[in-house]
Amino acid sequence: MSNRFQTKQIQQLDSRHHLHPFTTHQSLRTAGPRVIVKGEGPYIFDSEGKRILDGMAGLWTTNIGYGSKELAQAAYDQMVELPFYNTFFKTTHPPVVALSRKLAEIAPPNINQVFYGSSGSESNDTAIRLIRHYWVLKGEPKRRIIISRRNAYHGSTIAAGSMGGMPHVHAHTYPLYEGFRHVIDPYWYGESFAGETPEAFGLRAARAFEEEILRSGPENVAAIAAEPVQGAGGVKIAPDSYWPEVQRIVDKYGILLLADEVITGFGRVGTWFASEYYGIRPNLITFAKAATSGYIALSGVLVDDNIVEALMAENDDFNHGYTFSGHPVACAVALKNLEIMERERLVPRVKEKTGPALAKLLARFKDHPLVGEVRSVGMLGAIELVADKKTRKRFADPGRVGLICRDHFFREGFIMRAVWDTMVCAPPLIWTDAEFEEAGAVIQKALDMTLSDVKGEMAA
Ligand code: PXG
Repeated sequence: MSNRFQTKQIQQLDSRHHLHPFTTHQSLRTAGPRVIVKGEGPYIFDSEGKRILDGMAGLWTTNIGYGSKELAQAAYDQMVELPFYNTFFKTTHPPVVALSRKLAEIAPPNINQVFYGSSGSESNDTAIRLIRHYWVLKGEPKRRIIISRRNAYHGSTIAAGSMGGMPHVHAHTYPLYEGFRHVIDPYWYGESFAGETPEAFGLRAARAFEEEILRSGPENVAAIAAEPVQGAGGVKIAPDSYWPEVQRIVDKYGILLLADEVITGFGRVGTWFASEYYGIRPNLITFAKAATSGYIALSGVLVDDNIVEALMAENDDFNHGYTFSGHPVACAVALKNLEIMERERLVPRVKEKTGPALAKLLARFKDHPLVGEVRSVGMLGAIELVADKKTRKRFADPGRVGLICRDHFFREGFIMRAVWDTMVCAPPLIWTDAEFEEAGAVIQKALDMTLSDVKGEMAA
């Protein structure tokens, strides 16, 4: 699978028959996609045999790394035993029960039930429907508005895409699904006023929710929805003052809090869920991605006892579900994945070892002429590329320099993702000193190469 003819052939067939997600189709067809053929531990390999250190865990996903035979075996065993059965019509099966019990164990104490899907988008749609249905059951059907944040990514279905706050996603959603409002995201580096401290900015950003509640009428507001750390938006880590203030506002108005932990769940920041890390008490937590370390599609909504009680009191159908809700093979793989994470102590390791190591690695580059800010929490990190460190002035044509840098990374055998001109990473949780060292050498080289490409555009 590793000679040029085969690579070319794969690329041609791909161009002819495969429409990629979030892609400029014309330019992809000109350049041809990278062909990835194998993964092993922290590395992926392309069809030319090139070994690449994956600083993005696939796409915020492969927390235990690639090539786990144990997960493959768990899938095989379950496929042989019971490859599929639905969970509609008064039916269940052992893997979905075992996984649900495990998730209830690692979720916050007031959360004991799970509703399954196969993608983060689906689970956010489920959460939206649950939130609105909950308020109907409570006799307050006017509460339909869900307040989210600008630049949030909650998925690509019509409802989740509307709840998200990305203008380019909204642009392809005709019309937006009704009932969402968006307020400022807690992005101190990009959004604070000159001289505003992170603490003051965090409070201001949190209070934007309260302003929106008052503007919309508190009697119309159902919930606040947010990622504990905004991932695809650029690894935006809220100042310490932010989350306690958001929780205060949620409590004051008696609304629900939906934490979208599709990226932050399963140990990414050093606790099973980032809600625990930030001390927030969500009523619903959506998850996907790393639940199975990406080996198979599985997602879900963790639902608190209060919402479940309302559903129980109704004694009627909640008319929502997916064929693959609680898919037995996906559940068996997730269960084994969580077992491996526990056995290898991957979550406490983020807190004690890998998280601090990532912070230390990024700190090495904060004085680089191209770098405006580095930030990280657990195994989520970001490097802001700017034309002028002092004034935080960006390069013209946002995203251009990020792509230049990303291509240097790739050529040097390392993957980081460019969110406009912010380089972000989310390595698998298995990194050891060797991987941090390898990444450090590549980052230095790629930043230097990018600097030499854009030197003429830098502030004097
Ligand atoms: N919520 C969050 C916080 C996400 O990051 C979703 C929901 C949707 O999940 P699904 O499984 O439907 O994709 C996501 C997905 C990127 C990128 O470029 C990020 C995601 C998906 C695709 C690309 O960073 N996150």
